[in-house]
Amino acid sequence: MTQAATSPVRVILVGGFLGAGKTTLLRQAGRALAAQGKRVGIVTNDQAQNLVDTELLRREGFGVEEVAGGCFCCRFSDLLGSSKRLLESYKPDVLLCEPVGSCTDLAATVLRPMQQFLKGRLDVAPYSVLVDPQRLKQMLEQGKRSPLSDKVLYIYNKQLEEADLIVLNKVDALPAEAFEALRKRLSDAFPRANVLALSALNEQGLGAWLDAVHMQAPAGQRSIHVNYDVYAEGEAELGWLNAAVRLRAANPVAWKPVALDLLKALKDAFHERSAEVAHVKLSLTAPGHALTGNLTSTSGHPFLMVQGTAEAPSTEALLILNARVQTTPEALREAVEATLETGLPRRLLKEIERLDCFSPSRPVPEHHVPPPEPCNVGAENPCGIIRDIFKPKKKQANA
Ligand SMILES: Nc1nc2c(ncn2[C@@H]2O[C@H](COP(=O)(O)OP(=O)(O)O)[C@@H](O)[C@H]2O)c(=O)[nH]1
Ligand SMILES: [Mg+2]
Repeated sequence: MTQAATSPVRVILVGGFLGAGKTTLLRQAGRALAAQGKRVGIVTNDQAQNLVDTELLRREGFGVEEVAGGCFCCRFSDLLGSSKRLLESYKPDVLLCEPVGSCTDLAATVLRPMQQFLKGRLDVAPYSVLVDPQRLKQMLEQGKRSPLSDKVLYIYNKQLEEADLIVLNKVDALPAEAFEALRKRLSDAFPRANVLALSALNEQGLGAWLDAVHMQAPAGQRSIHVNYDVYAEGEAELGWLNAAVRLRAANPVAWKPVALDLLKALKDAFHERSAEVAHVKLSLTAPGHALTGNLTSTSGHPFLMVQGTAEAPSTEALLILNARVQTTPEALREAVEATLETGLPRRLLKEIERLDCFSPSRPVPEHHVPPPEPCNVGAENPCGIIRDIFKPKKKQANA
C-alpha cells in the first residue's frame, strides 16, 4: 500500500528586536490557529537554558521544542533536528519559530537553508520582522542620544532590511496619528517590504497577518549585506543573563506583587547604572500559579507589566529571569544579584539554582545560502544604522 502524499507544513518565522512582541504574536497566532482545529508546533531559541518564552508557550499546550546555547543560524543542525522531531512526533499543521531578538541575516542562514534541507516537508512563509513603535519612536526622536548603541542599531536596521513583512506591533500603545506616521516612515524607508499594523496583545490585525503569512509569496529571498564584525560587536554589547531562583517562605506569599516589585527594582537598578534594557522577562511559577513579567526599556516610560493567574498564596515558587541589557556581563550580574537581595521581600529564602551570564559570541552560521537573484540591499551603506535610514536622502551634488 502506498502512503498518501502529505502537503508541506508551513513554517512561519517571526523575527525582530528584543521585546518587540514576537512571543506574544506566536502565542496569539497559535491560539487562533488551534481554534481553527490546527495543530501548532513551535521552536523557540536562546543563547542559554531557562528561557521564559519556552515555558510560557508550553503552558499554552503547543508542541514546543527549544534550541538553546546559540542562535538558529549557529545551531542550524539543532533547529533542523527540533523541526524534524516535531514533524515526526507532534505532526503539526503549522510550525512557528522565534529566533533570538539580536540576530540578523536569517534569510541567508536560516530561511533558505530550511527550504533547502526540508524541501517537500516544509514550506517557508514570508519572513515577518516585528517592530516596537515606542522603541522606534525613541530612536528617531533621540537621534544620537538614543540609549542603544550604534552597533546595536546596525543590527536593528539589518533585521528590517531582510523582512518580507515588517509588522509594526503594539498599535494599541500609541495614538493613531503617531502610529500611522511611523508606519508611513517604515514604508518609505523599506519600500520592498509590506508594512502591516498589528496589536499582538489584543489581536487587532491578527487575521490580516495570518493571511499574509499563508500567502504563496516570495519568502526569505532578500540578499542583504551584513558586516559580521559590526554585527558581532553589536551583539557583544548586550549582556545576557538567564537565572533560575527557588524562592521559599515560612508563610504563604501572594506572588503577583512580588513579581511587580522585583521588576520595578530591576528597572531602577539598570537606570542607576545607565544600562539600557532591551528586554527583561521573568516568570514565577508555583502550584496552580503562573505569572510572566516584562520590562522592555529603561529610559522614557518603561513598559512594565505582569500577567497571569493570581491563585491562592503559596510558600514556594520558581523564579526564572531572562535579562538582555546593554552593559557588560559583569555589570549585569552585579546589578541582578544586588537586586535579588534588595528587590525581594526579606522574609523570602532565595536559592540560585542556576545563573548564566555572558555576552553572545561572534555569530558563525552553519550555512549561508545565497538568494536566487542577487540584489544589493544595504550594499551602498554597509554600516548603516537605523537612524540614517530614515534621514531624507541628500540630493546628488552637481559636479
Ligand atoms: N501594548 C502592547 N504590548 C505588547 C503587544 N505585543 C507584545 N506586547 C508586550 O511587549 C512585551 C514583550 O513581548 P514579547 O512577546 O515577550 O517580546 P519578544 O521579546 O519579541 O518575544 C510584553 O510585555 C508584551 O505583553 C501589543 O500588541 N501591545
Ligand atoms: Mg520572545
